[in-house]
Amino acid sequence: MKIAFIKPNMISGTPGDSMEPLVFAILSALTPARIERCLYDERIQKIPFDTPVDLVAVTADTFNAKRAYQIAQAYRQRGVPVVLGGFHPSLCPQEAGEHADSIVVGDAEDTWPQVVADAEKQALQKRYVSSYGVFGQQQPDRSLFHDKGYASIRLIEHNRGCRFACEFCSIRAMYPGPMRRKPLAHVMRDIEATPGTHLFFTDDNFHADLASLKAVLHELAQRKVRWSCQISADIAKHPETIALMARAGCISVTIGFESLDRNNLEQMGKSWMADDYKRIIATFHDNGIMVYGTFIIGYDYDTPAVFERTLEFALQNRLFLANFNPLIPTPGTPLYQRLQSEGRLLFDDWWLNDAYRWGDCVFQPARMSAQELAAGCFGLRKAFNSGRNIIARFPGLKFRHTDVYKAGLYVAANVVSRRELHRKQGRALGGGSPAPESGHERNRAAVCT
Ligand code: B12
Ligand code: SF4
Repeated sequence: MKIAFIKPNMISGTPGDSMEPLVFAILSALTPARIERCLYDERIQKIPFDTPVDLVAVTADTFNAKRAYQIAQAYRQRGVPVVLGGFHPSLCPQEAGEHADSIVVGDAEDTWPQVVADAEKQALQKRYVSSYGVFGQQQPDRSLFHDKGYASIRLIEHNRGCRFACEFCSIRAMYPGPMRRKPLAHVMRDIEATPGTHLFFTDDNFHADLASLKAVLHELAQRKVRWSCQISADIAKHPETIALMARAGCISVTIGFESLDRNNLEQMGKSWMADDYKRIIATFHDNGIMVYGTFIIGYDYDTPAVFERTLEFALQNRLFLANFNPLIPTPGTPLYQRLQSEGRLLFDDWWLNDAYRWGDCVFQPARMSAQELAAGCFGLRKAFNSGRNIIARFPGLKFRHTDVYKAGLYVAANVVSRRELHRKQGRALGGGSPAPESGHERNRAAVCT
């Protein structure tokens, strides 16, 4: 039997921020050795639909779900069974089930071995539901990523889930139970297998609890690695831990600041964030750690004044990178349910709707029009990422011994971010292939047959 693992492209063209799709290293590790497997990552290669395979496994989030369904249809028309998994099929199982032979809800660790066994018997079930009971036992098998030319950032999993429950967030919708942690020895084994690269922890909140955070920092410090993570801002209550992070090789942190307005934070269930953001950022900068801030614009207390105020804040605090996303209700979240019950959704299923374009606002904001919100966010993104402001933000960091590395990362990440912002804005979802056939692309396709 031969399985094709597929990562769909969200928007046509070649994204500059593609990283290895870790899920397939996990699925590959869970697949018996006798089974042949290959990876088609549509962000960097065309899918060779006519190359024979016996089973197709597609990963989908909400933003690439439309393309995942198109891919599923193309294979099913050729008589090849398709399994869909990931955030979107888990949060919208009924919809996803209409586009596939089978779907997996939740984790692969306890479901995928059964999917493969059933596929071998040609007896796939319609739905496999994870018990969320098995996590982090296998070493991911990254052999599928060789020769794909991914960015040298390596994704490492340490925990799953989050201790908070923000209204808009897909993480709590996907993993409603307590956070789960991979055994520390397994995390370190994975890191040791990936020397010389920048590590990005996929954890949505690296700060599960202080004791486990300190334990992982202690191990990282001994390995002299460079890494980035996403972390909740309450870590700033423990400046000694931030110093420990720096000593353990932390280069940058991503923090969801979301809003500068306390009422908004309250409404999104994030009032625990209401703190002095300036001080939080300064604590990281004092330790030489760059801060990537993410903001959500369009909660009910935002007026058109939010754009100028947020830009000023992001520039004054010299953020390394920033995201200014118009609030997007993703299915399965409490936010989606609230806006739907208030009759404020402009499209019920924006992720499938041909009228939706990247950057659009899909609901009726309380204190501005949907068009104002979309245009304001784009303007904010453009201003923050302008050449002048990239330079203006640069000197704010108190670089230390790894200055050159951080400076290089700062420039590279800002260039990619600026390019991606212009590439995606206003484009329809349901991407398809990367940019027109190039020799580069043909070579990649050839690697995987
Ligand atoms: C790293 C990351 C990125 C990287 C890219 C990663 C890459 N591979 O190229 C960057 C920063 C570029 C990025 C971009 C975006 N991302 Co992102 N990203 C992540 C993050 C933090 C980690 C992903 C990861 O590797 N996880 C670990 C793997 C193992 O988990 P997993 O993929 O879910 O797979 C498990 C199960 O879901 C299941 N599974 C998954 N697929 C399949 C398929 C089959 C067949 C089976 C059986 C099982 C299965 O098995 C796995 C093991 O149990 C996640 C959050 C998270 N915790 O996952 C967000 C996340 C996936 N991203 C998200 C979003 C919104 C985006 C963006 C749209 C953001 C934006 N506004 O621009 C973009 C574009 C996404 C796109 N479609 O192109 C959302 C998706 C929400 C949703 N409802 O769909 C998430 C969940 C973050 C969040 N807090 O909401 N992202
Ligand atoms: S803190 Fe972040 S990851 Fe956790 S629920 Fe809130 S938005 Fe989601």
